[in-house]
Amino acid sequence: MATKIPKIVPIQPIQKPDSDTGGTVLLERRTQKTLPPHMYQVVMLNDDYTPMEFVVIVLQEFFGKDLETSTMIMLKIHLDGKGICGVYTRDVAATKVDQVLDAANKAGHPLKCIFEPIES
Ligand code: TYC
Repeated sequence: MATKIPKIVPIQPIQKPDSDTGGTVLLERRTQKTLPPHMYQVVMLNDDYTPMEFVVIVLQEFFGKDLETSTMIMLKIHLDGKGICGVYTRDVAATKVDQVLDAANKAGHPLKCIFEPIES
């Protein structure tokens, strides 16, 4: 998906033409609005080989979940095929995916993890 770069409107007074203001010069200030960043969910996918314990450790290590929450998320993925590990800005979500895939590769597990924009 292409990254949307928010348009930056410089703060500058705009001068209305004299004809609009009856000869009086009117200065209006435009306030710059900063849009909140788009958020992305990191989604982990089920497979038949990655040990449940490994997934639970990954959820604790990289997503800051406690043991109980990690176990619940892992079981949800196991039963439904996928599950949300967390919601982050784009760069943070990409880093989490890299960390998970790197740890899985090093341990020899086929665990897959993606990130996707949240629908709004
Ligand atoms: N299905 C795996 C098993 O039975 C466990 C598992 C859960 C794997 C979640 C991946 O994202 C996953 N060992």
